[in-house]
Amino acid sequence: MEISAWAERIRQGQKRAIARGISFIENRDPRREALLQSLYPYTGSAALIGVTGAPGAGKSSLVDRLIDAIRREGKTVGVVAVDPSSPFTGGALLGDRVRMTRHALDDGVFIRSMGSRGHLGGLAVATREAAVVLDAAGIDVIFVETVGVGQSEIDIMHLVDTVALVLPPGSGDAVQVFKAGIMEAADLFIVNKAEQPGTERLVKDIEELLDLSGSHRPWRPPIVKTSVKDEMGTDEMWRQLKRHRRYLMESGEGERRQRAHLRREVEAMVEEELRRRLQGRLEDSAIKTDLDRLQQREWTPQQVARKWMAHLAAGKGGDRE
Ligand SMILES: Nc1nc2c(ncn2[C@@H]2O[C@H](COP(=O)(O)OP(=O)(O)OP(=O)(O)O)[C@@H](O)[C@H]2O)c(=O)[nH]1
Ligand SMILES: [Mg+2]
Repeated sequence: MEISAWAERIRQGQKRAIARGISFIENRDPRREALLQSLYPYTGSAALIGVTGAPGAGKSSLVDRLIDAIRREGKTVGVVAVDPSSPFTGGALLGDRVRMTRHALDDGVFIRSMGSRGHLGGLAVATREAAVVLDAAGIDVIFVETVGVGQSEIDIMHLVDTVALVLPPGSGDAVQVFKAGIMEAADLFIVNKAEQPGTERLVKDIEELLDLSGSHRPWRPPIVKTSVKDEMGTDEMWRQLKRHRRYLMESGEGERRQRAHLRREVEAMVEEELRRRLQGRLEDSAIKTDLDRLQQREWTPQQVARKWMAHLAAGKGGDRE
């Protein structure tokens, strides 16, 4: 199919065209670049919401409920569930980890799970590109669900407008979560499974940590107690997500954040390309020789870096695809 005709189908929100677009992204198909280019002008209006937290915290269950609230408002929803620990999913519509199958027949809901393939930086790029496809398709709200609170999640969270961090009570010391670096990224704290003991304790811990670290910030992240089991709190979660979006738009913070994200996105691409070229340009034997020099303390890492940079600069670029 012609790229332009295909892009048009995506823009009309046709599910099969969208799914195929995301498959191209996952497979790193060379044609994806032309597709993304024709879609890009039509993006920028979707609300991008990251939902992160430890495995089993209830992220998918919460998103499943939020979909109800959003659909009641007549808006469309996309979900990209990213799991860095699982192998490439091959475009499987839903893994076991995505508890949203009941929405599968709704034309206003598009759900996709993405596993890792290659390195994690690539996964963040692929997630971003999948969001571009959904955004161009006119989807109003796009959730990016990521498992865990490691570096790969932090990378992925730099792609979204709003970050909701889901914590179940009794998940250990909340302070540890904050130390993991996701604290600065969280715009909303969701204490899920709030029907369980330990909820008030966790809320209090989060409040105290917010008092310590964030009192000067213009947006104080709200703490929302939810229980998917007892059908409690998810409407409030959606209300707070909308409140944060309004804050982003009215304060100018949204624009600032988007620019920072775009810059990071471009920089990540440049870094990846440089690494690829470097690998293409340096012989394995040359790398071995340089590493020997370092280990023998004959050269410094700076000297080697300068040599490698000189190799890059000497090339015309793109010589090894
Ligand atoms: N008791 C209780 N269980 C819940 C609640 N929310 C979700 N669960 C259960 O917790 C388990 C994990 O829920 P998921 O929604 O799959 O959690 P997740 O964070 O998406 O999990 P991963 O994607 O595997 O990281 C499921 O068995 C849910 O039924 C809740 O509010 N209370
Ligand atoms: Mg999940």
